[in-house]
Amino acid sequence: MVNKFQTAAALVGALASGVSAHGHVTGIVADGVYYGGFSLDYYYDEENTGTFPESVGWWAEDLDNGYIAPTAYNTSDIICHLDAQPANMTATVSAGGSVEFQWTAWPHPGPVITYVAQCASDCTDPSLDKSTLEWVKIDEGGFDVPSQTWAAYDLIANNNSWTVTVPSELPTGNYVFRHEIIAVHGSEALNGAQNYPQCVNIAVTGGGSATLSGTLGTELYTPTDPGIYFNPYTTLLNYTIPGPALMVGGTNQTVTATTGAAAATSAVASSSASAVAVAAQSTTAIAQSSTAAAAASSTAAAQSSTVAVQSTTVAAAAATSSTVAAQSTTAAAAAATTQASSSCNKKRRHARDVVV
Ligand SMILES: [Cu+2]
Repeated sequence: MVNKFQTAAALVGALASGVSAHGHVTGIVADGVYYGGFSLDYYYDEENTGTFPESVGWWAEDLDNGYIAPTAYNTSDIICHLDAQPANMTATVSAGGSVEFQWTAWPHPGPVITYVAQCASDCTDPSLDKSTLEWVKIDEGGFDVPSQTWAAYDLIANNNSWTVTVPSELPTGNYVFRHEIIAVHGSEALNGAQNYPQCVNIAVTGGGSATLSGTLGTELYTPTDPGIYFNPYTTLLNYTIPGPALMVGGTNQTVTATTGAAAATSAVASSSASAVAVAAQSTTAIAQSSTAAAAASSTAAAQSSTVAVQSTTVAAAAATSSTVAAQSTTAAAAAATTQASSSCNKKRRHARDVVV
């Protein structure tokens, strides 16, 4: 079976031969409709012809397909990438709907995080001051301790894409969605992390009544945040996803098992005597928790492909045939595929040569 790390290793091999590194979002699918993102070629289109195509992706001058370093966390470049300017087009999504972000072939480990910021009027307004945008985290994926797997590897396994559910509580309005991978393969060094923020304009319709409390882009991170500056080359017992707290109604999808036709079994246990256990069988199992990180035990459960999850409060799991397996707003949930059984060796197979 090809696993995620082997996939990643293959990508690294390709990169080592001189293929352009890093990555960016090439397009999105919002409620089933595809919209092209910003292309690096648009920079040259603008230089040569004075115009460039419309896209929902913000203009950015990351001509090396590169990243923003922690040394720039207090500059406007962290907001929507280098010298970013508002996109000239806007996609539409319904509250409760989905947005899929499609990346170029992605090579690095790290968390995947998505924020939204509401625009005072139209997010395509060239005079929009991005430094005033207040970002609310609506989705995050970090590090799954039981399988020692990064969200970015789930993204890779999912054809280099990441799907975000727009919280139904999010008010109707014009938003900039700031979708980001933070590559952590260099995070053992101060300022070694790499942020890849990608902004797109999306109008949210049919929204709810959440009161949004956002954070300015220049205040999202510091170079010494525990999820930014740490040693990724050891067995991690926990990982703190960088940035402000997830909004109520947001999604934590740290655990995402996505391989092949493997049947996933999720066992959820509660320490409060009344254990609730729902087994989920799914080809794509996603465990979600709005407020708590999944706590896991390495204790093998009866079945070889099962990861046991322990919670101090209450846990519940719901299963569908092919997508969401477990969901809990108060406690923890986790799901795993048969990959979990081989997780012990994954870390060691993650070679340092992913440094690009
Ligand atoms: Cu890179």
